[in-house]
Amino acid sequence: RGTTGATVWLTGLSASGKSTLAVELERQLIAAGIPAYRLDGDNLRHGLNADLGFGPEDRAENIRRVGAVAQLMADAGLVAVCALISPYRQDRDRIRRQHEEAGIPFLEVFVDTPLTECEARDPKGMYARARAGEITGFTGIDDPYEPPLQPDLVLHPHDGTPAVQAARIVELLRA
Ligand code: GGZ
Repeated sequence: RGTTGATVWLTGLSASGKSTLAVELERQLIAAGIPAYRLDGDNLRHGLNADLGFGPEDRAENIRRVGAVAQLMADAGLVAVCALISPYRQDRDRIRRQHEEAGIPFLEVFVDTPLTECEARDPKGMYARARAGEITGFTGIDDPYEPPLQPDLVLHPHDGTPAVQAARIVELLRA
């Protein structure tokens, strides 16, 4: 087993900035000579998780699969950078527990961008469609987001650029 492996789990609302931060974190890790690989919920739903929707059971299965893949990658010595809404506490806590049981470091990072700001960004117009009732079960609108109770790090949108925020995660990983 490699000694550098770990999982970084970014959780937060749609349009909170998880994907941007994940790209930047992966870039910084690789630049520092630390092998890293990004697992983005939105992308994986086109492949590995193409059979899953957004009901609670499908979200749980989505998170279970990505958590298991991340754990394998971390076991192989990579830093797995996961970016999923992962709205339910129970699903995230299960991933953490499984990493702990395997002795693999796990960092839960709460990308705590308020709903009002995510909705103002609305890069794909999904919040507008959810408000209009064209999408149902949308996280933050008519499906819950359960914030982490004991995250390893909380990031707010005005805490700094994605580069600054990613550097904070790199520091935590080094520690
Ligand atoms: C939340 C949804 C939904 C519903 C489609 N609820 O921000 P995006 O648009 O580009 O990425 C979101 C993505 C969420 O996938 P995850 O795998 O991260 O979700 S979860 O962890 O909850 O399984 C969003 C889009 O899919 N999307 N419908 N109903 N987000």
